[in-house]
Amino acid sequence: MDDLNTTAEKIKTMDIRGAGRIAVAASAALRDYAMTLKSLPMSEFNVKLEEAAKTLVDTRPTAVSLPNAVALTKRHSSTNVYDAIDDIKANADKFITNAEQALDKMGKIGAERIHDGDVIMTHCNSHAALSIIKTAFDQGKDISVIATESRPRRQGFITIKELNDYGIPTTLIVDSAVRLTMKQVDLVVVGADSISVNGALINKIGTSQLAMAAQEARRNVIVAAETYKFSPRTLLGEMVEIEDRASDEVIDADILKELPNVKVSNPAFDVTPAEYIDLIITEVGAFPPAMAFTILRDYLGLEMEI
Ligand code: RUB
Repeated sequence: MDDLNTTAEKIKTMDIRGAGRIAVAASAALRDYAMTLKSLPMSEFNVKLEEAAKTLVDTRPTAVSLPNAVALTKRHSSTNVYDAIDDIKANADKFITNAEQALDKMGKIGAERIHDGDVIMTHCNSHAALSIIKTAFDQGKDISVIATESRPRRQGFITIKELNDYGIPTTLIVDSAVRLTMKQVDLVVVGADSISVNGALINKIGTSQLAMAAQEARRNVIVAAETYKFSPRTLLGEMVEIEDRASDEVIDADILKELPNVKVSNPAFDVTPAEYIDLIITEVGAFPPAMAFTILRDYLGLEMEI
């Protein structure tokens, strides 16, 4: 369980972050842990597996990629431990391969929406969004990117480093410059932590500001989201939980101590309603947000994680 706990801790502390990477790391950790349980009787194996799944899922609440990856990985209908482990290993390997291939597929599909000369605004650090941008660049399109800082954890710095190393001209802006800067932008491309059945996007705090500013300026908003980022529980009316993170990500604890009348609110994600989103790019095609239910039904299965 040590390795699995290490992965869980890395997800919690955001050493491993981003909905896609979290999902892949959790799937691999559960597979590797299951393989250490060979000598257990079946009933005990299942108990341990569920405990481990819960440890992983409890690390961060918002990215549905995490419970979806864990649910897809732990599925087995075997009555003996060896077959169950084989199933879990196959599930994880398939999930991880599909996740890698999905990035390429989304890149190709999404790049169709990017034209020569486009200025693209992105937020936080999304591998799915960057796959689209990089693919358009690889196709020889003359593009540039405006990347937000993405306070408080400044994932925008990861994005500008990645774009810089790829040779894509990039401008870094502070989050509060989004609306002013939108005039220079042709389209917004962001990733997703979750997509609910009504087509709403849950992504890094500030995403909804980009979307509102884009709508005001009549710019398109494109979301890059693998099918495993659609949330089955929203079919039951559940809302996606927005993670509240520690105040010391925003302000030094010693400074806050001196301000007895001040508290800090640090929500890590926000909700962008479907009407602000033009297109969701998945690995199986580009869909309007109104088709979220269809994606859940056809590509994830309605019984998932419910
Ligand atoms: C990351 C974030 C990303 C999505 C999609 O938040 O909001 O936009 O997770 O990323 P955090 P990807 O840094 O808090 O995990 O496309 O890489 O899955």
